[in-house]
Amino acid sequence: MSDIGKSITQFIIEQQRIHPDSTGDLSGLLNDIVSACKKISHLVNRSGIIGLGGASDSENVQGEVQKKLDIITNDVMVEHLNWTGHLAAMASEEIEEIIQIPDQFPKGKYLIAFDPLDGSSNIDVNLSVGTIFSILRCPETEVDGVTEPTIDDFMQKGTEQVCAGFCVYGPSTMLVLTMGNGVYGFSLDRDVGEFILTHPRMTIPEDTAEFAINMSNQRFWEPPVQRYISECIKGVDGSREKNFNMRWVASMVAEVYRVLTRGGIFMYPLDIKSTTEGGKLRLMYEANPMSFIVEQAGGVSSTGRQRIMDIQPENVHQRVPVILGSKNEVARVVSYHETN
Ligand code: AHM
Ligand code: MG
Repeated sequence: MSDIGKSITQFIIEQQRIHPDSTGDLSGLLNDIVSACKKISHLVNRSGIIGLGGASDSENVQGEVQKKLDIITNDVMVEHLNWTGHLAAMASEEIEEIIQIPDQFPKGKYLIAFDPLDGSSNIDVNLSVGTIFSILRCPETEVDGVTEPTIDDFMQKGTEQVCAGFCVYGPSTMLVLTMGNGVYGFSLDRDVGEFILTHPRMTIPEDTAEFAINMSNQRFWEPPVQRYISECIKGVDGSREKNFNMRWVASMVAEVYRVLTRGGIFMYPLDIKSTTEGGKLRLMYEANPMSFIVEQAGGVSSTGRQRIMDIQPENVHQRVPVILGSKNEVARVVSYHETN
Protein backbone atom coordinates (compact mmCIF):
# COMPACT_ATOMS: atom_id res chain seq x y z
CA MET A 1 0.00 0.00 0.00
CA SER A 2 1.39 3.38 -0.93
CA ASP A 3 1.04 6.10 1.67
CA ILE A 4 2.18 8.80 -0.75
CA GLY A 5 -0.24 11.70 -1.00
CA LYS A 6 -1.62 11.36 2.51
CA SER A 7 -1.83 14.56 4.59
CA ILE A 8 0.37 14.89 7.68
CA THR A 9 -2.80 15.21 9.78
CA GLN A 10 -3.99 11.80 8.61
CA PHE A 11 -0.51 10.32 9.05
CA ILE A 12 -0.24 11.55 12.64
CA ILE A 13 -3.69 10.23 13.59
CA GLU A 14 -2.94 6.84 12.00
CA GLN A 15 0.32 6.66 13.97
CA GLN A 16 -1.63 7.46 17.13
CA ARG A 17 -4.07 4.60 16.44
CA ILE A 18 -1.17 2.11 16.36
CA HIS A 19 -0.93 2.76 20.12
CA PRO A 20 -4.41 2.05 21.54
CA ASP A 21 -3.56 3.60 24.94
CA SER A 22 -2.45 6.86 23.34
CA THR A 23 -4.08 9.98 24.80
CA GLY A 24 -3.61 12.00 21.61
CA ASP A 25 -1.30 14.49 23.36
CA LEU A 26 1.65 13.76 21.07
CA SER A 27 -0.59 14.09 18.01
CA GLY A 28 -1.82 17.42 19.35
CA LEU A 29 1.73 18.61 19.96
CA LEU A 30 2.83 17.60 16.46
CA ASN A 31 -0.09 19.49 14.96
CA ASP A 32 1.00 22.59 16.94
CA ILE A 33 4.55 22.22 15.55
CA VAL A 34 3.21 21.76 12.01
CA SER A 35 1.23 25.02 12.37
CA ALA A 36 4.31 26.86 13.63
CA CYS A 37 6.43 25.55 10.74
CA LYS A 38 3.84 26.66 8.19
CA LYS A 39 3.89 30.15 9.69
CA ILE A 40 7.72 30.22 9.71
CA SER A 41 7.82 29.01 6.09
CA HIS A 42 5.57 31.91 5.13
CA LEU A 43 7.71 34.44 7.04
CA VAL A 44 11.00 33.13 5.59
CA ASN A 45 9.53 33.17 2.10
CA ARG A 46 8.37 36.78 2.44
CA SER A 47 11.18 38.07 4.67
CA GLY A 48 12.65 40.44 2.08
CA ILE A 49 9.27 41.92 1.20
CA ILE A 50 8.16 42.49 4.80
CA GLY A 51 11.51 43.85 6.00
CA LEU A 52 12.62 40.87 8.09
CA GLY A 53 16.05 40.38 6.49
CA GLY A 54 19.30 41.23 8.24
CA ALA A 55 20.62 41.36 11.77
CA SER A 56 18.90 42.53 14.94
CA ASP A 57 20.79 44.51 17.58
CA SER A 58 20.95 41.63 20.09
CA GLU A 59 23.03 38.50 20.78
CA ASN A 60 21.84 35.05 21.86
CA VAL A 61 23.19 32.86 24.67
CA GLN A 62 25.90 31.57 22.32
CA GLY A 63 27.17 35.14 21.87
CA GLU A 64 26.03 35.15 18.24
CA VAL A 65 24.38 38.22 16.70
CA GLN A 66 20.75 37.29 16.20
CA LYS A 67 19.06 37.80 12.86
CA LYS A 68 15.65 39.49 13.02
CA LEU A 69 14.16 36.21 11.86
CA ASP A 70 15.94 34.26 14.65
CA ILE A 71 13.97 36.30 17.18
CA ILE A 72 10.67 36.30 15.30
CA THR A 73 10.72 32.56 14.54
CA ASN A 74 11.52 31.84 18.19
CA ASP A 75 8.42 33.87 19.13
CA VAL A 76 6.34 31.96 16.57
CA MET A 77 7.40 28.63 18.09
CA VAL A 78 6.68 29.80 21.66
CA GLU A 79 3.32 31.37 20.77
CA HIS A 80 2.15 28.25 18.89
CA LEU A 81 3.24 25.85 21.62
CA ASN A 82 2.77 27.50 25.01
CA TRP A 83 -1.04 27.55 25.33
CA THR A 84 -2.24 24.22 23.91
CA GLY A 85 -1.69 22.10 27.03
CA HIS A 86 0.68 19.58 25.47
CA LEU A 87 3.97 20.85 26.92
CA ALA A 88 5.43 21.14 30.40
CA ALA A 89 8.30 23.43 29.29
CA MET A 90 10.44 24.39 26.29
CA ALA A 91 14.10 25.05 25.52
CA SER A 92 15.23 27.15 22.56
CA GLU A 93 18.60 27.94 21.00
CA GLU A 94 17.68 31.61 21.23
CA ILE A 95 16.79 31.70 24.97
CA GLU A 96 19.29 31.07 27.77
CA GLU A 97 16.86 29.72 30.39
CA ILE A 98 14.21 27.10 29.79
CA ILE A 99 10.83 28.56 28.86
CA GLN A 100 7.98 27.89 31.29
CA ILE A 101 4.33 27.53 30.33
CA PRO A 102 2.46 30.67 31.48
CA ASP A 103 0.35 30.05 34.61
CA GLN A 104 -2.96 30.67 32.84
CA PHE A 105 -2.43 27.67 30.53
CA PRO A 106 -2.55 23.95 31.38
CA LYS A 107 0.71 21.99 31.39
CA GLY A 108 1.17 18.80 29.37
CA LYS A 109 3.47 15.83 29.70
CA TYR A 110 6.10 16.65 27.07
CA LEU A 111 9.22 18.79 26.86
CA ILE A 112 10.50 20.26 23.61
CA ALA A 113 13.94 21.56 22.64
CA PHE A 114 14.15 23.48 19.36
CA ASP A 115 16.30 25.56 17.08
CA PRO A 116 13.70 27.87 15.53
CA LEU A 117 15.84 28.88 12.54
CA ASP A 118 18.89 26.77 11.88
CA GLY A 119 21.44 28.06 9.36
CA SER A 120 20.21 31.62 9.75
CA SER A 121 23.48 32.97 8.28
CA ASN A 122 21.92 31.80 4.99
CA ILE A 123 18.75 33.94 5.13
CA ASP A 124 20.20 37.00 3.46
CA VAL A 125 21.75 34.95 0.63
CA ASN A 126 18.48 33.11 -0.06
CA LEU A 127 19.71 29.62 0.80
CA SER A 128 17.90 26.94 2.78
CA VAL A 129 17.24 27.40 6.50
CA GLY A 130 15.13 25.29 8.84
CA THR A 131 13.55 24.48 12.20
CA ILE A 132 14.76 21.49 14.27
CA PHE A 133 12.91 19.97 17.25
CA SER A 134 13.30 17.17 19.79
CA ILE A 135 10.46 15.92 22.01
CA LEU A 136 11.08 14.29 25.41
CA ARG A 137 8.72 13.09 28.14
CA CYS A 138 8.69 15.30 31.20
CA PRO A 139 9.59 13.21 34.27
CA GLU A 140 6.28 12.23 35.87
CA THR A 141 6.86 13.88 39.21
CA GLU A 142 6.75 17.24 37.49
CA VAL A 143 3.55 16.47 35.62
CA ASP A 144 1.74 15.27 38.72
CA GLY A 145 2.93 18.09 40.92
CA VAL A 146 2.50 21.82 40.60
CA THR A 147 6.21 22.58 40.35
CA GLU A 148 7.80 24.03 37.25
CA PRO A 149 10.08 21.74 35.23
CA THR A 150 13.78 22.47 35.70
CA ILE A 151 16.82 22.14 33.46
CA ASP A 152 17.45 18.75 35.12
CA ASP A 153 14.23 17.43 33.57
CA PHE A 154 15.67 18.13 30.11
CA MET A 155 18.94 16.29 30.86
CA GLN A 156 17.88 13.10 29.09
CA LYS A 157 19.95 11.17 26.57
CA GLY A 158 18.96 11.28 22.89
CA THR A 159 17.83 7.66 23.20
CA GLU A 160 14.93 8.96 25.34
CA GLN A 161 13.49 11.10 22.53
CA VAL A 162 9.85 10.33 21.74
CA CYS A 163 9.88 12.13 18.44
CA ALA A 164 12.22 14.36 16.44
CA GLY A 165 11.92 16.31 13.25
CA PHE A 166 13.02 19.20 11.17
CA CYS A 167 11.50 21.48 8.59
CA VAL A 168 13.67 22.79 5.76
CA TYR A 169 12.60 26.00 4.03
CA GLY A 170 14.16 25.43 0.61
CA PRO A 171 12.84 25.33 -2.96
CA SER A 172 10.00 23.41 -1.32
CA THR A 173 9.24 23.42 2.37
CA MET A 174 9.80 19.87 3.63
CA LEU A 175 9.04 18.44 7.06
CA VAL A 176 10.91 15.29 8.09
CA LEU A 177 9.65 13.33 11.07
CA THR A 178 10.45 10.26 13.13
CA MET A 179 8.52 8.79 16.02
CA GLY A 180 10.93 5.86 16.29
CA ASN A 181 9.21 3.95 13.52
CA GLY A 182 11.07 5.06 10.39
CA VAL A 183 11.54 8.46 8.80
CA TYR A 184 8.85 10.21 6.77
CA GLY A 185 9.17 13.32 4.60
CA PHE A 186 6.28 15.67 3.84
CA SER A 187 6.15 18.51 1.28
CA LEU A 188 4.15 21.66 1.98
CA ASP A 189 1.41 22.16 -0.58
CA ARG A 190 0.92 25.90 -0.29
CA ASP A 191 -2.32 25.85 -2.29
CA VAL A 192 -4.11 23.75 0.31
CA GLY A 193 -1.92 24.74 3.28
CA GLU A 194 -1.11 21.14 4.21
CA PHE A 195 2.00 18.98 4.37
CA ILE A 196 1.64 15.95 2.07
CA LEU A 197 3.57 12.69 2.49
CA THR A 198 5.96 12.54 -0.46
CA HIS A 199 8.90 10.58 0.99
CA PRO A 200 7.77 7.53 3.03
CA ARG A 201 10.41 5.40 4.80
CA MET A 202 13.45 7.50 3.92
CA THR A 203 16.65 5.46 4.02
CA ILE A 204 20.29 6.47 3.79
CA PRO A 205 22.47 4.42 1.41
CA GLU A 206 25.22 2.61 3.36
CA ASP A 207 28.02 3.79 1.06
CA THR A 208 28.66 7.19 -0.40
CA ALA A 209 31.10 9.27 -2.37
CA GLU A 210 30.06 12.69 -1.04
CA PHE A 211 31.26 14.53 2.05
CA ALA A 212 30.21 17.78 3.70
CA ILE A 213 32.57 19.67 5.98
CA ASN A 214 33.65 23.29 6.36
CA MET A 215 37.06 22.97 4.65
CA SER A 216 38.17 26.38 5.92
CA ASN A 217 38.63 24.75 9.35
CA GLN A 218 40.98 22.06 8.00
CA ARG A 219 44.07 23.24 9.86
CA PHE A 220 42.18 22.98 13.18
CA TRP A 221 40.93 19.38 12.81
CA GLU A 222 42.16 16.36 14.74
CA PRO A 223 44.30 13.72 12.91
CA PRO A 224 41.47 11.16 12.29
CA VAL A 225 39.39 13.74 10.41
CA GLN A 226 42.48 15.04 8.57
CA ARG A 227 43.17 11.47 7.43
CA TYR A 228 39.61 10.74 6.30
CA ILE A 229 39.22 13.95 4.27
CA SER A 230 42.68 13.73 2.70
CA GLU A 231 41.88 10.18 1.53
CA CYS A 232 38.60 11.42 0.01
CA ILE A 233 40.37 14.25 -1.79
CA LYS A 234 43.01 11.92 -3.26
CA GLY A 235 40.13 10.11 -5.02
CA VAL A 236 41.02 7.36 -7.51
CA ASP A 237 44.72 8.08 -6.97
CA GLY A 238 44.57 7.36 -3.22
CA SER A 239 43.76 4.42 -0.95
CA ARG A 240 39.97 4.82 -1.45
CA GLU A 241 40.37 4.30 -5.21
CA LYS A 242 37.28 6.35 -6.00
CA ASN A 243 36.50 10.02 -6.50
CA PHE A 244 34.50 11.97 -3.91
CA ASN A 245 32.32 15.03 -4.30
CA MET A 246 32.02 17.80 -1.70
CA ARG A 247 29.07 19.97 -0.60
CA TRP A 248 28.79 22.59 2.16
CA VAL A 249 25.56 24.57 2.51
CA ALA A 250 26.25 25.79 6.09
CA SER A 251 22.69 24.79 7.05
CA MET A 252 22.56 21.51 8.94
CA VAL A 253 18.93 21.04 7.87
CA ALA A 254 19.90 21.15 4.19
CA GLU A 255 22.91 18.87 4.68
CA VAL A 256 20.93 16.24 6.61
CA TYR A 257 18.12 16.40 4.07
CA ARG A 258 20.64 15.73 1.30
CA VAL A 259 22.15 12.82 3.25
CA LEU A 260 18.64 11.38 3.73
CA THR A 261 17.90 11.53 0.02
CA ARG A 262 21.16 10.46 -1.65
CA GLY A 263 23.52 9.45 1.16
CA GLY A 264 26.74 11.13 2.20
CA ILE A 265 28.62 12.06 5.33
CA PHE A 266 28.18 15.34 7.20
CA MET A 267 30.78 16.43 9.72
CA TYR A 268 31.21 19.29 12.13
CA PRO A 269 34.06 17.67 14.07
CA LEU A 270 35.93 18.75 17.15
CA ASP A 271 38.67 21.21 16.27
CA ILE A 272 41.21 23.13 18.28
CA LYS A 273 39.15 26.33 17.97
CA SER A 274 36.16 24.72 19.68
CA THR A 275 37.80 22.35 22.20
CA THR A 276 36.65 24.41 25.19
CA GLU A 277 33.06 24.54 23.97
CA GLY A 278 33.13 20.83 22.99
CA GLY A 279 32.22 21.42 19.33
CA LYS A 280 30.08 23.74 17.20
CA LEU A 281 26.65 22.13 17.02
CA ARG A 282 24.27 21.92 19.95
CA LEU A 283 23.38 18.53 21.45
CA MET A 284 19.80 19.03 22.62
CA TYR A 285 18.23 20.75 19.61
CA GLU A 286 20.59 19.97 16.71
CA ALA A 287 22.70 16.82 17.21
CA ASN A 288 20.19 14.64 19.10
CA PRO A 289 17.13 15.14 16.90
CA MET A 290 19.22 14.79 13.72
CA SER A 291 20.88 11.65 15.14
CA PHE A 292 17.48 10.09 15.92
CA ILE A 293 16.36 10.75 12.34
CA VAL A 294 19.63 9.52 10.80
CA GLU A 295 19.64 6.30 12.85
CA GLN A 296 15.98 5.67 12.02
CA ALA A 297 16.92 5.99 8.34
CA GLY A 298 19.66 3.35 8.70
CA GLY A 299 22.57 5.77 9.12
CA VAL A 300 25.00 6.33 11.98
CA SER A 301 25.67 9.41 14.11
CA SER A 302 28.74 9.75 16.31
CA THR A 303 31.09 12.27 17.84
CA GLY A 304 33.92 10.10 16.46
CA ARG A 305 34.33 8.57 19.91
CA GLN A 306 30.77 7.97 21.09
CA ARG A 307 27.25 7.48 19.74
CA ILE A 308 25.67 10.92 20.01
CA MET A 309 22.37 9.65 21.43
CA ASP A 310 24.26 7.98 24.33
CA ILE A 311 25.71 11.27 25.60
CA GLN A 312 24.42 12.27 29.03
CA PRO A 313 23.59 15.98 28.63
CA GLU A 314 24.86 18.40 31.24
CA ASN A 315 23.57 21.66 29.84
CA VAL A 316 20.72 22.68 27.55
CA HIS A 317 23.08 24.57 25.22
CA GLN A 318 25.90 22.00 25.31
CA ARG A 319 27.89 21.57 22.09
CA VAL A 320 29.21 18.31 20.61
CA PRO A 321 31.20 17.15 17.56
CA VAL A 322 28.92 15.65 14.91
CA ILE A 323 29.79 13.01 12.29
CA LEU A 324 26.67 11.51 10.69
CA GLY A 325 25.34 9.86 7.58
CA SER A 326 26.02 6.75 5.53
CA LYS A 327 26.80 3.81 7.79
CA ASN A 328 30.07 2.59 6.26
CA GLU A 329 31.63 6.04 5.93
CA VAL A 330 30.82 7.07 9.52
CA ALA A 331 32.14 3.68 10.71
CA ARG A 332 35.39 4.40 8.87
CA VAL A 333 35.82 7.82 10.55
CA VAL A 334 35.04 6.24 13.95
CA SER A 335 37.65 3.52 13.28
CA TYR A 336 40.24 6.23 12.50
CA HIS A 337 39.51 7.75 15.93
CA GLU A 338 40.04 4.32 17.56
CA THR A 339 43.38 3.71 15.90
CA ASN A 340 44.68 7.25 16.34
P1 AHM B 1 23.00 28.19 13.78
O1 AHM B 1 22.08 27.31 14.57
O2 AHM B 1 23.44 29.39 14.56
O3 AHM B 1 22.47 28.53 12.43
O4 AHM B 1 24.38 27.36 13.57
C1 AHM B 1 24.35 26.05 13.12
C2 AHM B 1 24.83 25.99 11.70
C3 AHM B 1 24.56 24.65 11.08
O5 AHM B 1 23.32 24.64 10.43
C4 AHM B 1 25.69 24.52 10.10
O6 AHM B 1 26.03 23.17 9.90
C5 AHM B 1 26.81 25.27 10.76
O7 AHM B 1 26.24 26.14 11.70
C6 AHM B 1 27.57 26.08 9.76
O8 AHM B 1 28.75 26.51 10.33
P2 AHM B 1 29.87 27.36 9.52
O9 AHM B 1 29.39 28.75 9.54
O10 AHM B 1 31.13 27.13 10.29
O11 AHM B 1 29.95 26.82 8.12
MG1 MG C 1 21.20 25.75 14.60
